Amino acid sequence: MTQDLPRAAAAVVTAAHSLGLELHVREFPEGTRTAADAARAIGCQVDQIVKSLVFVADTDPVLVLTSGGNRVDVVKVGRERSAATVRKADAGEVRAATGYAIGGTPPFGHARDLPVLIDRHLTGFEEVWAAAGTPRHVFPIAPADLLRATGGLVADVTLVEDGPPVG
Ligand code: 5CA
Repeated sequence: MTQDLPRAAAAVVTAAHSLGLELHVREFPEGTRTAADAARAIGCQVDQIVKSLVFVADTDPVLVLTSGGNRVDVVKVGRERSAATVRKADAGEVRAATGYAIGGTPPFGHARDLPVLIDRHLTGFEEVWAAAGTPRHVFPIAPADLLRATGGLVADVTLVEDGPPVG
């Protein structure tokens, strides 16, 4: 049912439906604007939150679905997209590419057909949570469904954090 949802969230449900997915959108009045906010509200691990981040590779927008605790390595995105320069999109570019504002950008159902790269780490969970069009709405999804709905490519696109020396 989409009748109680704001227009942006209802549009995500409709987009999912046309991709063969029935979304169960949850609203958290306390807000799910950032991955940390969303994990706190949902009560899941921050790495189970899907950050839907738009970058500009040379001149073209690309969506990078990133596990909540990870940071995107723009050099790796450049390699995947055969682009010389990659930078984070600004708020206006995110809106133009996706039709949604930062903080509510969903992983599919965008204004434009965007190439999608998916952080491999997301595929290790039974369920992950993504934004449903607003900074208060999220939905759970199995990684396999996320891959199918986005047509995304699973890749290594994140920074390797400093850990203990190996060997
Ligand atoms: N609803 C949550 C969890 S599903 C969400 O949308 N998280 S997010 O990570 O996908 O979107 C917030 C991200 O937008 C931030 O991590 C940050 O990378 C990016 N962001 C925030 N402000 C700006 C800005 N002014 N310009 C470009 N990117 C921004």
